[in-house]
Amino acid sequence: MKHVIVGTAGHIDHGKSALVKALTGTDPDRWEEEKRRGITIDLGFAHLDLGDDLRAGFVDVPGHERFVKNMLAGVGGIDLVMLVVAADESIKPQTREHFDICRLLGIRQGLVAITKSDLVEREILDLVRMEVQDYVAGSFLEGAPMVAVSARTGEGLDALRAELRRLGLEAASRPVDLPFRLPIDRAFVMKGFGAVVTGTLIAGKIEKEAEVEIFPLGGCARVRGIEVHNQHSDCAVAGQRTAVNLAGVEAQELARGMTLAPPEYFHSTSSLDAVVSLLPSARPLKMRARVHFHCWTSETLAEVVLLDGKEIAPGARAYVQLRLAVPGLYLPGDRFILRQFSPVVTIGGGVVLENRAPKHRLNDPAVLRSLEVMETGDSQARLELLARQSGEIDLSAIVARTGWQPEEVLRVGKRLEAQKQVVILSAPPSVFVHAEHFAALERSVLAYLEKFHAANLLTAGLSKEDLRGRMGTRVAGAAHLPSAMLFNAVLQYLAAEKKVEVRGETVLLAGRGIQLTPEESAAKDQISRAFEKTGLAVPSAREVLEGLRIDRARAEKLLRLLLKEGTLVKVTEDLIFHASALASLRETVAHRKTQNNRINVAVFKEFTGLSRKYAIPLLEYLDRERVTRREGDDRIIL
Ligand SMILES: Nc1nc2c(ncn2[C@@H]2O[C@H](COP(=O)(O)OP(=O)(O)O)[C@@H](O)[C@H]2O)c(=O)[nH]1
Ligand SMILES: [Mg+2]
Repeated sequence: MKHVIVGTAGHIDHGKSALVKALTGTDPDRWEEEKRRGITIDLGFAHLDLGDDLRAGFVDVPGHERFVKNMLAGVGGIDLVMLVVAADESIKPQTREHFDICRLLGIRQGLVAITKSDLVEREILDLVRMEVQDYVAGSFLEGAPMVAVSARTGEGLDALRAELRRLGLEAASRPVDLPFRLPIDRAFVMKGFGAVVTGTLIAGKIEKEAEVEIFPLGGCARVRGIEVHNQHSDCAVAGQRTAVNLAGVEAQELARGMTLAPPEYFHSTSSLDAVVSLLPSARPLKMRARVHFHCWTSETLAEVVLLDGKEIAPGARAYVQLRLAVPGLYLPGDRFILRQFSPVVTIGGGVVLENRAPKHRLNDPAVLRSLEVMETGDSQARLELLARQSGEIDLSAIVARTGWQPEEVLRVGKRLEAQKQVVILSAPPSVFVHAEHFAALERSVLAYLEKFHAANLLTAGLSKEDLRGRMGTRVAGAAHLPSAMLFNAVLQYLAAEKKVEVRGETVLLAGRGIQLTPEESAAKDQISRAFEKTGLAVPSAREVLEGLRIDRARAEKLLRLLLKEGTLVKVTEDLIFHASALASLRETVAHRKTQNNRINVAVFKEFTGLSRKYAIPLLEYLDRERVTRREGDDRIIL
């Protein structure tokens, strides 16, 4: 069954709540005070089946100008608007304000209900129709159905239901294959159940027993139960009115404006880049103006930093940075409304483009160009930009900044990789590296090694970690070193291209470092083999060197070279081992652990077959390497 959310809009007393009740049988005015005063103060909810394949959830909003902020908390999740205009009053101020809000929020579909048709003559009704037609001309409601109805006599209700059904079936479904987001519009305690929150699920799918993170509160809770339109359900999907019973959080901690989302995907943010459109009726918006920011069900004060120019003229649009007083979960593409600080009237709205916005230089063409890509670019262009801005960025960071599913990020990333615009390093989580960043690192590595070899003629090369430490770049104003994963990938690539050589932990330019004569090279192999074949019962270094046919000074140099390369390892001043012998010792010890993780010198000697001369220094070496830990006379294998 398809679900759509229909929101009412229109001036106070125009019959919005009465119409919802006439259509659904449910009075959306829930509060005693609302019933007594006969006005809607807060959001009301009802639902109606329009055939067996379509269910409409109604969000009834208050029309009073003092409660526009409550209206804003409800209108964010709607698919269709039902603009209500009373036949005896026609268009009034909140008709305009609500309709402006719908347009600014990018609502794409809806209809007009001319209510209280029983109160006026036919000619008046036709006049109101014409006025409304003129008013909506050029907007998303131009040409939309316009139905005259009376909640009192029931006239027109069938026609209205038929139009709602037609539009409901046409309406685009909300995205189910995104991480879920449930902006909370009510939070309360239900006796015997604990905390319950309600809202319109705007994306994804939420399941019973799921863990949810609560933004901006922080912390997680468990979904103990779900209701969709007052019926128990195992899951709720995007577009449904949803109530969630939460375990692990107190109802008092929860409030309208918070958002539930899957754990560990997103971050709360208080700095957004956005594009803002100002209503023609608004005053010019000045640099650092304070405004009320409304997005989904949340509301906070915000400061508007104009990124382009000194003010936004009425009716104009511009790129801005919004600094929010209260952080929240916002994603690119989210629509919001801005209201003037005082007096509080709606002045404009816009779209979030970036939710991890650093401070920008003002009037910077590069910043404005990036924002244009964020606004108008396709997913590929946006991912390319994100990679370019970050240099390297991992999958989870991309999800947090886009709201896309990881599979979608990878899919778009693969296309960019095929076009050689990014390099994807895949050890989970995948890391996306912009191709230009990768190429710049290659150049830096080669340039640094060139300088290094020129200054250090008698050195074999540079250690990997030292070299990585020299590869700092500035990303968004802060110094960043490439991750070890990226750096190794660059070295691997350069090695495959035969531009560098990587020997153990040492890096050198191909064909550089110490140049050995054929004789020296043979002697080096001989030394290495001498240590290798004796395993752990190594000869003394002196014995090995004396057996060579080259002079002592050069032999010592070759030994130092092998140590530097990591082929040989010095365990004490007198004891040098081949790296492979130490590696198999580690394996032997690890294997021993499967029987008993506690050993002493005697046991160690027994299972390695080594004499005390070797056993003690090797055990101390293993302690230093944190393979073992000394405890009195024993050692614990870690
Ligand atoms: N005659 C007549 N009165 C109506 C009709 N619909 C609503 N009303 C009355 O108009 C007043 C305001 O209605 P309400 O639904 O609360 O308006 P809202 O503020 O837009 O929600 C109430 O007294 C209703 O009884 C209608 O179709 N015909
Ligand atoms: Mg009402």
